[in-house]
Amino acid sequence: MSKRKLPPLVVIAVAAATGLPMIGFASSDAALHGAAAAGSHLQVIQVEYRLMLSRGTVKAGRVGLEAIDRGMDPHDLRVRRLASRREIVVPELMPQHRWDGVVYLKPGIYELWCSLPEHARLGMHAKLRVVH
Ligand SMILES: [Cu+2]
Repeated sequence: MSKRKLPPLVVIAVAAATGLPMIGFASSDAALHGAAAAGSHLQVIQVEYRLMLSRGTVKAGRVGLEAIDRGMDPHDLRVRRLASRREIVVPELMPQHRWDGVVYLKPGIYELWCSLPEHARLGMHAKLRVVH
């Protein structure tokens, strides 16, 4: 489930192939995005030091997740539903690389962050809302 747009980017992996549990994840800055429609696909752009989500709200269930490192340093991505200890782990990406996967998210608020030292503190974190 990879080849789509961004030809120079490299598809690193698919969630199903990493052994990760197929969990749902999502996060929501719904408030920030107003009435933006919830979708079933989420793109996360990683740069120093921000995470830019293609939407603040996604629909619960199967969600296509695409992480792209558009920065100059490596970054990874963690996704966790608030109050949950279970994390979805997107492996560390090198600049201009991409990871494509499918995750299953339950309704709720999720947080996303880069777990490299200091990156979240410097701004690489975001919230996502998952709705029915
Ligand atoms: Cu980072």
